[in-house]
Amino acid sequence: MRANEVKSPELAGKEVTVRGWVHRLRKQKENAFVLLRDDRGGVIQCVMSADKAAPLTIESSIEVTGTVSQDARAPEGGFEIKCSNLKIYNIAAEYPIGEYQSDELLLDKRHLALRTRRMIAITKIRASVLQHGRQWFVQNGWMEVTAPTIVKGAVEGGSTLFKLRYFDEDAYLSQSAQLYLEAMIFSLGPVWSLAPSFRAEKSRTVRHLAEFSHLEAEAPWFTLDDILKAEEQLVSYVIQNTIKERAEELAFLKRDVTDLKKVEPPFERVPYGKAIEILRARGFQSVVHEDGAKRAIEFGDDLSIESERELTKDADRPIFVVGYPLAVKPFYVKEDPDRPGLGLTADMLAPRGFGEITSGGQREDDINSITARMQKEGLDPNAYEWYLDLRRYGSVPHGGFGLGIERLVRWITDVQDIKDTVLFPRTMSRASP
Ligand code: AMO
Repeated sequence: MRANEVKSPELAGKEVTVRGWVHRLRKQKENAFVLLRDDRGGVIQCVMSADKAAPLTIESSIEVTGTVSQDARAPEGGFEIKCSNLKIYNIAAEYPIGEYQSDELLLDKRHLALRTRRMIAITKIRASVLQHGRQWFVQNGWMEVTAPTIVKGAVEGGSTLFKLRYFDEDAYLSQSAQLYLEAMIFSLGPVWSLAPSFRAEKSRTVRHLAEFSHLEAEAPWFTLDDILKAEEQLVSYVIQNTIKERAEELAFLKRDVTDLKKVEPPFERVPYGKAIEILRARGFQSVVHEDGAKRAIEFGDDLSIESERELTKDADRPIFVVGYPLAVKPFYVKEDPDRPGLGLTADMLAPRGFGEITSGGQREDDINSITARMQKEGLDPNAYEWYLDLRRYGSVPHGGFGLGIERLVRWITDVQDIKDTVLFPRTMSRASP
């Protein structure tokens, strides 16, 4: 039986057996109070004689058999087990993680720290996000596909590529499945994939990982408007279902879900130019030099983490910033025929300063335009031969998007550091444990 199943008035007075680990331990003269954590992170207090509990240490693995007792004083739900039999599987060595630990130690010992109730709560919320994300695509008739993670070309720019030795040649870890999903829409229609993407991010920020879970989608004949509708429906569906399913975990994390309940389509569309005007009116500056030199933000600048924070800090629902300049976006973004120089592209920014969680738009479908854009960005079109075939043989208007699961989980859980949204984070300074 699991801890939460024991907490039922019908079981009062009955005998149960629960297996798990010693989460907390309070030894008194005659009795000991063991807070047992089961294998799904549920906890229940077990009361036993001090003699029985004598060998126990934190994280020892045990099986407790005893009678269920309903007692309002018992922590975590008012039920406890009066232990008649204790089976010990393993007496744990002195546990390195106590109640107050540095963030660094918790990362060094992540293989153990994932037993903390905070990590368990976040991970359960993440599981719901993944499940409902998948479910939305399946319910709406998109087909799940998988793309390779070992690739030959850059998607999102060369500076964040991880290079690897692939037999006798060089290859890279995939930054995005996008180009492969684009190949699939010609015979499979709307497709989606969930896979790790890799970015050699040199910056240490609370929203960048070197490996993240990327939920990506691509569909033929989709306009920018179709893409944004799919994105806002997906994100709303995931959030509404997750906050229902994980109310207990969100409460444990002290996450006030008032704002999250309001996340329903449509999300506001803010043209890029208007976003720049808002930021200028607030005296916002852009960093224009590596040494940190700044000037007033101008039309044409990319939106930094700080500017996204500024734009969304008072918002209670996500917004789309629509129509970024081509110059700050990759080669595949389609130019807006009505606004030369701007792309048919949008980023979804989460409210309360959380910032970008998706990026998407229409793809350039003309062979000459996309080749010219590659050349302008210093990319060798020969390296993208197979991708260019997609523009040679039956090219159609199409588009898609990518959503960072960890970014979404960070916003839903309101944890500050993205490293806490994944069990084994990969960053510039960490590839272990
Ligand atoms: P982009 O590079 O903006 O676009 O990535 C899409 C989404 O992935 C997430 N993301 C990250 N999450 C954690 N750590 C990182 N280092 C990181 N980098 C990106 C973000 C981001 O919004 N192919 C395009 C998308 C498209 O147009 O379809 C792409 O990859 O949530």
